Amino acid sequence: MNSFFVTTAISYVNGKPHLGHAYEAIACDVLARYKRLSGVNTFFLTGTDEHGEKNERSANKEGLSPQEFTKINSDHFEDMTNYLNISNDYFIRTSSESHHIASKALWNKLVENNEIYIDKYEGWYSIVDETFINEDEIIDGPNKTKLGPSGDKLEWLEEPSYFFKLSKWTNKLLEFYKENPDFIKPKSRRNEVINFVKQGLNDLSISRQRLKWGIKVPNDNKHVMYVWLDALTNYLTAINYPDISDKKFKCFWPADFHVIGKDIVRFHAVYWPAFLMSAGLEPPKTIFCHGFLNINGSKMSKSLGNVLSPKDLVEKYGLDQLRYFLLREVPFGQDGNFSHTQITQRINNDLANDYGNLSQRVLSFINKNCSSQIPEYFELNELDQKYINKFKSLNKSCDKLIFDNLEFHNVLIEIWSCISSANQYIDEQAPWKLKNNNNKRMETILYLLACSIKYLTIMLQPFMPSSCSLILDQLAVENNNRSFNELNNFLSLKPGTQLPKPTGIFPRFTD
Ligand code: ME8
Repeated sequence: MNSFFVTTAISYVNGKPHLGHAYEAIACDVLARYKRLSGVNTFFLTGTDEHGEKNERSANKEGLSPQEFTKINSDHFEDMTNYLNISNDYFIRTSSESHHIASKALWNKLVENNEIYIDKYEGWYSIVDETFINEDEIIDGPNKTKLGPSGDKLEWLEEPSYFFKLSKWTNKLLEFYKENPDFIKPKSRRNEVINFVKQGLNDLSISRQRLKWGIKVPNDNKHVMYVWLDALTNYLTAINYPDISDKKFKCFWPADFHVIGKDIVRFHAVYWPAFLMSAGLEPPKTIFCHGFLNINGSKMSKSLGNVLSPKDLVEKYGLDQLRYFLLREVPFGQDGNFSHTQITQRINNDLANDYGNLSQRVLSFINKNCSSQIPEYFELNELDQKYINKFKSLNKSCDKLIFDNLEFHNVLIEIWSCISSANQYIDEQAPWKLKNNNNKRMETILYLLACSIKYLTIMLQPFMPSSCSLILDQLAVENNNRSFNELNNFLSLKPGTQLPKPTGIFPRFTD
């Protein structure tokens, strides 16, 4: 059986989750559910990134230990996986013992392979981004302060530090990118990374002396590891590294997708493959960078007070409505916008009018006119065959759209084009006109429509799992008949099956 390993970035636990975190988790959830429904052995990882100076300082400010502070916030993120119906197989915390063991093992491997040396670090450091800032990226702030690219105040750092020999990987990375065109997606990000690496890489400082809250460097307790080295290792910890002979590790490494935001591309597409190759491990297959979500056209930020809480949005609009909106509205990879007007339109037009109405009108009609049973079907005419053919290649074309370039919005557009065909078919065939004079034809039309709803709903399960499950219940589809296997036979509903009384699943949204 083939396998699939997908990860989100692990979130900083400096506060509660925001809409950007939810967006990434939902996208990965769709990928994982899609693969599981295709019968693929899937592992989906998410979690929290807990070390680093930012958290140590925030904990201090609140009079908490870093352990207490990070536990409280990590719980908020774990809670998000529940209220967003995220089907992760594992939730990693980088403060866990197994993660400390894995990170130390990776460090030791780098030492063993002569990839690390000790020296002195001097330079400008951004606490907000937990990264050193190159001279050419520094902005002059007021009163001779130095600011980083995100506008935060930089600090001068001067201390002994361990270094990773990143510079020697410059050409090997460029060769690697050339041989693996799918490693960084979308293409625009790939070009950005290649241009950056082409300028030549500097060795990377990978330890801190003044910081306590982190993973101790093996054999040198005065240092803790650079938080990014520790954080990236989470992808290995979750599949039982350092035991590379373990079944899980062998099955799932290299990961298929690390899905991340555009702000952390360099760490994933430059440092991470260099660390892995230095340790004799394969890099992941694809780093996919999505865009940022803005709110009513502005960047989400605490100072603007416009940070949206996914929990509030679920309460206001409904979970599956939010999941659908996020993946339908914004082409994954590009920046996008969240606004009340846009989500309301999607809920009312796409969900209530198109999909909800299709299933509600067909199921109610069957309920009233076919004794609540799946109708029989009789002779199929040319028009029926033409209609059925529209569904034939849907699963295959969606497969390609989703896994080549994570084109969630285009998958939904394809599915919606079949929903429109179904709505058009019912209008043209007008089964209500046949009630008294051609019962067989009426039943045939309703049977085909019920099969279409089953087909479309099976395909939509990864996007809107709870609502789809309710619609499949209304069609009395057994739980073990809900996988993508079912899509091979369009006419799979059994005539005569008793159906429960239908209820609407997608109400209109009104303020
Ligand atoms: O970067 N829209 O954590 P994080 C969309 N701990 N995505 C957004 C976003 C927005 N407005 N804001 C943030 C970290 N993200 C590190 C990762 S991985 C080994 C360590 C995305 O909590 C962001 O790009 O700041 C990242 O992929 C994820 O949310 C977590 O961000």
